[in-house]
Amino acid sequence: MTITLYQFATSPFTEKVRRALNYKGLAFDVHDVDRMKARSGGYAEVSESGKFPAIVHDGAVVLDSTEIIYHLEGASPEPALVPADARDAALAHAIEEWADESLYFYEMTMRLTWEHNLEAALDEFAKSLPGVPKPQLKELIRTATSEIVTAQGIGRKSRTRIIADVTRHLDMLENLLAGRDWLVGDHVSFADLAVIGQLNALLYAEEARAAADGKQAIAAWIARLDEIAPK
Ligand SMILES: N[C@@H](CCC(=O)N[C@@H](CS)C(=O)NCC(=O)O)C(=O)O
Repeated sequence: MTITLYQFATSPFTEKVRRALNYKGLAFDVHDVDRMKARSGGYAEVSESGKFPAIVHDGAVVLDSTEIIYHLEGASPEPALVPADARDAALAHAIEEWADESLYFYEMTMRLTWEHNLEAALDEFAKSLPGVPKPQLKELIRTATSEIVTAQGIGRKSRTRIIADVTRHLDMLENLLAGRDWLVGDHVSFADLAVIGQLNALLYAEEARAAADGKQAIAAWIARLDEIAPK
């Protein structure tokens, strides 16, 4: 089995996929995507949308982290990431959507449009924009991300409101994990991988780190995941 992962290294969706591959013990090569090339259709054969991650598995292209997880589950069912119980699978699906479609926009806003946080993420982003000088890079990322989060809506909230929202999200995550090892049922699932990807991106923001401080169930869960499904 030959798998190549096309990725933006800093993407929470990519982290989800890397953890899934590692959990399943599948070897893979990594291709770091150049954002400029992707924008001009340079990876059309791998990603028709220009979004990543995508994998090429024995010549077959699979695009989108969710599709990739289900594909890997079909190709290599054990150890499983999709819960066997139908209700648990539905719950994992709902939690993944919470991570991908809600937490994602908070991490984009706080990590990539709040200048003091963007500074810390800049070196890693530079990898996907080779040759762009740092000050220009910062402006490019901030402007492009602002457009997205403003259109989506979270970018139009006040910073105070955003921090309050994230604090609530993290309180709820702590509640979900209290007294249990995993988000759904008794086993790790793709829900855990989706949430930790977004959480790690969010924790670039000092305000999110402050909100997570002292949350012991979350800290223990991160350590468990890093052990069995490293990024
Ligand atoms: N639903 C997709 C989302 C992937 C996604 O939004 N990736 C971002 C990076 S975090 C991307 O490729 N952005 C480039 C663009 O929109 O042009 C998945 O789960 O893979």
